Amino acid sequence: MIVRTLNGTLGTEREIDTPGWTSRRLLLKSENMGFSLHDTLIKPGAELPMCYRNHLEAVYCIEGEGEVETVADGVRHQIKAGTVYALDRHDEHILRARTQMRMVCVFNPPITGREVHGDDGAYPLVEDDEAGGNDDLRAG
Ligand code: 9YT
Repeated sequence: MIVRTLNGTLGTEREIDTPGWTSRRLLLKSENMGFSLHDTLIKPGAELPMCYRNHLEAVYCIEGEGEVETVADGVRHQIKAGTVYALDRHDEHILRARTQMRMVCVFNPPITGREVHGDDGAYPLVEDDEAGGNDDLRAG
């Protein structure tokens, strides 16, 4: 059994801070669960265009308020604590935070923790043989 705490991720390589969000990675690919599990804080006022072409992601809001827009149809879905959205079609989307939002995120396949968002808003797929100290893939 694996037991982790949020506090145990803080200040480690599992805590990734960016201008729009801070993600605390509780479970990564290295845990061999087939998914990764993140406790992510979206900063108030953040507007984040994203499209995970290589991953499926479910995002469960447990604190705060905002909206997610699906770019294909322009529909804005309101989000508050208790709302989950699942990007089952690798949907291009824009997440907007009215307040700080706390999101529990699950990625399939799991991320390694070294990906950064590309210009297309996606994370690249990182294969095992690329793992290990590639600074190009570190947080930014
Ligand atoms: C909600 C969302 O996708 N935020 C971007 C960060 C991502 N959750 C991550 O890498 O933890």
